[in-house]
Amino acid sequence: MKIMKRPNILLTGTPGVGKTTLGKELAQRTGLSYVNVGDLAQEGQLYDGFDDEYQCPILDEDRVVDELEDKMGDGGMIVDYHGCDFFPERWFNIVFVLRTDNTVLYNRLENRGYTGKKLQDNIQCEIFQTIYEEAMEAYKEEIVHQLPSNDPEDLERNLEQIVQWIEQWTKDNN
Ligand code: DAT
Repeated sequence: MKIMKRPNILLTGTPGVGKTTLGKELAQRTGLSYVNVGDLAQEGQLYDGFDDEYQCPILDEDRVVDELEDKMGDGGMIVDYHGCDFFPERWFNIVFVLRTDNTVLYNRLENRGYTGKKLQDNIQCEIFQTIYEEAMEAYKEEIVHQLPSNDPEDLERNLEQIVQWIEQWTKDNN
């Protein structure tokens, strides 16, 4: 039996832009597998030290990569993380950077319980388009796409576009 080739997709962007919401729904609609790197690290305790400034554990990037390597080789993975420069470039067929307007993002992060420096730093991260620039450096520019992620209409449009892209990629590669 021939196994169908399927693409690997990276969803990245500042915390709160909607990666998890989009990724889970996309997995439901397409049958691809969704992986939240934050959750994966938490479950496997894939940490290397503790960040005193932000009061959070520091991701052990090498162990995360080791943990995911086999699955990525099989294809059909949707990976969600607020950073992107430590994954092997060869893993991903396409990279989406979700973008959210400052005021909208501010409210989402406040609702999530972020305050003070953590809130300010994440808003700054979005204003300076830090993750977009990280993605443009880490991957071929032509596979990096920005997606607006402000309201439910954006979400639906993004879902439809990515589902279409997956269908086309699957046709072209099988
Ligand atoms: P992330 O995974 O990037 O941290 P999330 O998916 O947890 O973000 O979303 C953060 C919050 O914003 C959550 O309450 C759901 C909401 N949200 C996400 N995408 C949205 C959209 N397109 N329109 C309105 N709300 C959205």
